[in-house]
Amino acid sequence: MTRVGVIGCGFFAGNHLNAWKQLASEGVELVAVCDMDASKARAAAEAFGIAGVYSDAAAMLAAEKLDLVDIVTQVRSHRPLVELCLNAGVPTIVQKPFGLSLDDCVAMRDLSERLGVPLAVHENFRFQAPLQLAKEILHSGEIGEANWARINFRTAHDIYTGQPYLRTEQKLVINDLGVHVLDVARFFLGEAKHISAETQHRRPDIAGEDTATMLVRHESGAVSVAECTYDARRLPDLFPQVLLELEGTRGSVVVKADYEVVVTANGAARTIMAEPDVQPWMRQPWNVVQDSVVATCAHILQAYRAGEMPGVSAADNVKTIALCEAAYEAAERGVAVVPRG
Ligand code: NAD
Ligand code: 89V
Repeated sequence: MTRVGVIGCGFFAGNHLNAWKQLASEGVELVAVCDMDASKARAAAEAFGIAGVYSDAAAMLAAEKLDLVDIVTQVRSHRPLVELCLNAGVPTIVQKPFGLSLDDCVAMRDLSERLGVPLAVHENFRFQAPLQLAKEILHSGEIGEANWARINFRTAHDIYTGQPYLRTEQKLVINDLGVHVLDVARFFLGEAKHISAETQHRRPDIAGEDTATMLVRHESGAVSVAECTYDARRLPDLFPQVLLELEGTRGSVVVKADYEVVVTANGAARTIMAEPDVQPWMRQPWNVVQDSVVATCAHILQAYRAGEMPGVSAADNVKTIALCEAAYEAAERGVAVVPRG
């Protein structure tokens, strides 16, 4: 049995609580929730039948015997909460973006390694069902060595009602969405050598940049174009699907709208549908993300139990954050930038 405590019971936490509840079949027990807004903690505890209810994370850690803590709060609270959990010796997961700065992320990773207490980032987009299928196909060798990709997340879905804090972020789309698309670029093509970027501030009622077009040269020589925007007025609006074009030395994989995956190899093309799982608690259009939340939690849980590093370890995600930081610098200076670290 793995006893899980969740910190943060706001907009996105319902997906984590449902995911952990779904993983009860894998031996997960949700034993405690915490939110500094006590009414949110109580509401989550009632909705999910959780016995431990806290408004202070330190009190939760002192009172409960937890095997895993899942932090689902906004980025400014990540470092203090991660440090609290790691110092209490509890394996921890923290939502994206990992930290407020690359230095903060490196500090959290280093603390985890020094204490020998595992830390992972809930980077879920690479776990979207069609992207997992694309990775399996790449891994099989069928399309040869990957040498080019376009990763695309373009929407005008109203994200600001559910997440009003995004309206006032001075650095918006790279930190909020760039982390996902650049992580997908790394997932398929490996580490980045350098990145260039153009940002646009298209919606005047939003404080930060809401569009980024990024170009990455990977260490392997491969090239990727990573695009994200919250201001693409297109119908149908595919939120929150990630589209992918991946070319290799012998073929290609294209993830199209609505989970259609076209594989070209040996001069022939075939289409595979990679629909996400649908559970009663999931809701359109979020279901592909909700399914990826379950897959992310399951992946990290399995790695922690096996004493292994998850694919989305703190050490891995530091590289995505370094790339985001480099993208902001590239956009500001109008040059290609080598990510730090
Ligand atoms: P939110 O503000 O709605 O909820 C966060 C909750 O955490 C609030 O209820 C707040 O009271 C609580 N909180 C803050 N500091 C705390 C502390 N020190 N101790 C206890 N509780 C505390 O935010 P949200 O929209 O749910 O986003 C949370 C995180 O999830 C963000 O980092 C966001 O980027 C991320 N997110 C990820 C995805 C994804 O697909 N991966 C989607 C949406 C949001
Ligand atoms: O995935 C996210 O991090 C969310 C959303 C899908 C709205 O962009 O912020």
